[in-house]
Amino acid sequence: MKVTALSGGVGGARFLRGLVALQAAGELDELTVVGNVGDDLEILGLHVSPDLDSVLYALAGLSDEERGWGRADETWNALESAGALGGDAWFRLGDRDIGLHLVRSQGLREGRPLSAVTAELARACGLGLTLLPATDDPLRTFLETPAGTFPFQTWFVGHGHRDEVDAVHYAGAPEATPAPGVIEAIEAADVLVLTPSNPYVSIHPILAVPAIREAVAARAVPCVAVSPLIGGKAVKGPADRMLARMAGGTAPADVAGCYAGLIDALVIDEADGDAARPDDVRIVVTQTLMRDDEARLRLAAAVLEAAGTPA
Ligand code: FO1
Repeated sequence: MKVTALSGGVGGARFLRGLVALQAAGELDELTVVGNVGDDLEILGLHVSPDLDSVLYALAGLSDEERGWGRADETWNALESAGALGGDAWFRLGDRDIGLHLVRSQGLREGRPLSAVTAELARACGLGLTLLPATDDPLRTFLETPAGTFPFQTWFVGHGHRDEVDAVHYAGAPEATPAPGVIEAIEAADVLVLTPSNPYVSIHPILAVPAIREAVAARAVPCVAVSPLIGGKAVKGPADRMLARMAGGTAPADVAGCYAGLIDALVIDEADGDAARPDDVRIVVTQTLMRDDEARLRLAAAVLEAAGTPA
């Protein structure tokens, strides 16, 4: 079985560990991950792709479990030094993490596309899956708030995502073309998965690439999304506030509404079992909190089962 997953950073990466465990157990043959690049940024002369890196680090067993982003056993000497010299220190790049950004930035400066550099990094990290950025073209997420319009990381990290969001834009998306292999992976998949990530800032930037949205909309196979909410609340981050304000609620019906015409089933937590459901999307109820490896494996298995269950 071939699975292609569209994924954001922290929540998505945690979930992907379950799919990788299923792959190791022989339950699926090929896994391709299409990652969000809308929250990429250039800082201190480095190109940082936080969501691709969250996937890389999580699947290579290098991630900091508690922080959710960046590497374990991290130190911050380079950042402290840069800050003391007047450089940007608001976006925390650890010493080990910087090593990766140096390699990526050099590759990009030499003219290689992000997809090629990402493939090299995934290989170097020993990943047994294909990790593709949604696009090699510049695509950046901007948040429109009552306090102004901000690039993703300025709003998320710089302002601690305190400003409510009225609208989200994906600059560059209309002209962006999918990275090599993305459409092929969507068309060759037996199951498409939208990981438990924030719809607006993790999955929508991927779907904002017109050819990707068209390929998912034209699918001949099941597409299963996993809700990032538990009891109408985000495990971490602003997804619940964004849904409440922009979709009008945090029930499964509201989450499914973010993916209108693009999903066949939505996996939700037991805590949301009684909340409003969509009419046109099958609901599968299970435990979605990914506390440990076993929970991740169970959730990944539930997603594949949801794909196989007739409507
Ligand atoms: N998140 C933070 O809340 N504060 C940071 O300083 C920060 C730095 C950072 C550096 C590298 C990286 O790969 C991720 C980093 N993140 C940080 C996480 C990141 O902003 C978000 O989790 C994702 O962009 C959202 O998926």
